[in-house]
Amino acid sequence: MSHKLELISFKLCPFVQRAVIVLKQKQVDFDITYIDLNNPPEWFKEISPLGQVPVLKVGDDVLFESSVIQEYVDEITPPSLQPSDPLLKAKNRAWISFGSDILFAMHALITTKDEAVLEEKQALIQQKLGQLEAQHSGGSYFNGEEFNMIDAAYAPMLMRLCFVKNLTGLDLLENCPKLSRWSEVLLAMPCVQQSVVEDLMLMYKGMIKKMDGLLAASLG
Ligand SMILES: N[C@@H](CCC(=O)N[C@@H](CS)C(=O)NCC(=O)O)C(=O)O
Repeated sequence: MSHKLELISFKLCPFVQRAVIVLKQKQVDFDITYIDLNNPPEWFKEISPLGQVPVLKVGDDVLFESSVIQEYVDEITPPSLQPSDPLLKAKNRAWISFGSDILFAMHALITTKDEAVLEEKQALIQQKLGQLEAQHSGGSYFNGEEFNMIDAAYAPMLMRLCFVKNLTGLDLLENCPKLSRWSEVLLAMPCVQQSVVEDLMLMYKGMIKKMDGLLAASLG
């Protein structure tokens, strides 16, 4: 690798975390630069086409979109974390995208001030988790006994579901035994534990409090 990679991050962002997990699992030496998304610096606005993190700087080039960054890092550091079967790889990509929708619904769930929206988002998340449960292999990882890209992509969501349970008592995985076990396996992995700042759960709690939605009232 000719350039040291630089990842532009926001500490609370689950999409950045997806990229960090792959970088850590592949033992890539990279720099991480944190920005405040509420007050982004000028240089960030210039390089980020969507004004979003993650952004990966590769020399003078810039990559955006977490799944693209994950795949680029994977491709330059063989062996690949993707399944070799093209059909399974394509299915995994589709389910990774499905997971992004769950993350957006979770953000709405923890911030909304509207009771009807809260109920709607909770039902939506549980429905989507049920669909995911039906796709899961039932093994330690999504596809079986091998850690793949899809596991790296879902770990940030599983971590936040665990935060929500610990902080508010709301267990969105209660009817999903395969996902619950998957969560335990992934959250114990060093590449996942080292992918976030140490006090992320407290920061997450602080964000729920600050947004002052309905779920803030359930915080311990
Ligand atoms: N599809 C993007 C989503 C990234 C995303 O939503 N990032 C959020 C932070 S978690 C962001 O930068 N939000 C700022 C904005 O949208 O203005 C990806 O997978 O990278």
